[in-house]
Amino acid sequence: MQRGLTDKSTIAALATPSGRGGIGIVRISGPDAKSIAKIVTQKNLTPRQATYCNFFDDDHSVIDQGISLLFPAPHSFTGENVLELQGHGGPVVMDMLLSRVISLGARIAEPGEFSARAFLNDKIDLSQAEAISDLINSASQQAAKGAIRSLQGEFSNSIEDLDSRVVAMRLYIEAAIDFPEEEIDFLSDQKIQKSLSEIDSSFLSVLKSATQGALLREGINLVLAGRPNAGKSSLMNCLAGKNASIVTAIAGTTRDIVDEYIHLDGIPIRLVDTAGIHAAKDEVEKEGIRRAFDELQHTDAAIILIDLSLDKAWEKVVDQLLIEIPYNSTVKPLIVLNKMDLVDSLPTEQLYRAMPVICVSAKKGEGIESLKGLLKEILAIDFSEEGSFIARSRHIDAINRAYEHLKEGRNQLDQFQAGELLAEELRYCHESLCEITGQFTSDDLLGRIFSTFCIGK
Ligand SMILES: Nc1nc2c(ncn2[C@@H]2O[C@H](COP(=O)(O)OP(=O)(O)O)[C@@H](O)[C@H]2O)c(=O)[nH]1
Ligand SMILES: [Mg+2]
Repeated sequence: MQRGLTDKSTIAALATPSGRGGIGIVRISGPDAKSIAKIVTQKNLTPRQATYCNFFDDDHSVIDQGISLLFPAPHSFTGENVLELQGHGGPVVMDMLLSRVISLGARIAEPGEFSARAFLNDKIDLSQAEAISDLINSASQQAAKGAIRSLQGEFSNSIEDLDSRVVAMRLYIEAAIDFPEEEIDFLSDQKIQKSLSEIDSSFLSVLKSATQGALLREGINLVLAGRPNAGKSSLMNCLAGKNASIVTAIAGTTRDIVDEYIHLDGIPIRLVDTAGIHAAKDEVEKEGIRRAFDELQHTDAAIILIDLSLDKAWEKVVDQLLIEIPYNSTVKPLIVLNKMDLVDSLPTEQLYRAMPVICVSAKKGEGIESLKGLLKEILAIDFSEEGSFIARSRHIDAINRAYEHLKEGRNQLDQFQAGELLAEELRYCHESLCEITGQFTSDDLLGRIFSTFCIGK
């Protein structure tokens, strides 16, 4: 989207994947789409009606034959005149057809440019445009279902519903501020408190759904950490169901980061195997441990893996590891005691220092299903309920910022009876929410969002 958002020239792109296929579609959008239709097909196309015809080159030879569809503005995906030429999906034919269209005044579309135009012409809002890209890129059925719900406006509706209550509240307060003699009574009125606390709980519920939606799209990082030979690579392979990481009895086998994706109830999880944490002398191993720490700083969750056969006093090893691992309070830790097949009696603790504890044997595959269940629990993966939509971390940020303004506004009211400051905070709150649907979004951000789309979308 380097051309900016104001360029209205006619754009064209291959809308189907390049390569060989039964059908290939060239899509054209913009003011010249109608005249291009007429020249290429040599027919007057009836709007929105499939017309079987030839596609002509400028020397009147036939490039291909197929279906033409013309959607005059504003009743099209982009809101502009849109033409679809559906021919045979071969790379050479499609290339010739696209070149013909370009010679008639269109230019090649940039990634996401069709969707960007749909957004700019108010056909879809920003979160719906993002949902199109998420639907195309979805890595699981759950993600695809969530994306289609967002595309159909479920996410935008819940944000707009919340926003309209914030705005109504602000207008109510501002109206009262205009009549100062009544202001104090009005501000101590329980009605405002009640509405604010209702808005507060709606925020929490939207935030919960959006966080789940972001997990659905972006997945969860889960790092395996522990001493050398605890069985991290074995556990990684066991969870991934393949030999992704090298397993040997030699300490210090894993030196670099090895990652692998698995799905838990449709949620993508990036499993990260790391080098064993100890006082390494070897330079390569030291670098491996540094990388492990780096992953641990940025992960969502971490498994602290202990070799139970070696360390009966496993609590001490956990304590020691927690001292060595750089602390990050947002990381959810869980303790996994491995090699349960080698010990006679198992610890019965379910929690240690508020961290869940579970026994497994990575080698024998024992306890792995329970471990998966526990992971789902602590990562709050719950997609049994219908109606989750896809969301992005950009959305979570905006909701969080909006929520902070709401809380600050309530604080101003409770502490200082400051109606004006409450109204001001509600205005910021509204602006943050509007970033999600794109009403208040900088061109720069829009450019960044659409440039990650594929061409032809
Ligand atoms: N008996 C038994 N051996 C295991 C288990 N998990 C791993 N091992 C063995 O422990 C050694 C180290 O395993 P590895 O996965 O490479 O550990 P890492 O250094 O933490 O990655 C290997 O010989 C594995 O076969 C287990 O659950 N039971
Ligand atoms: Mg290893």
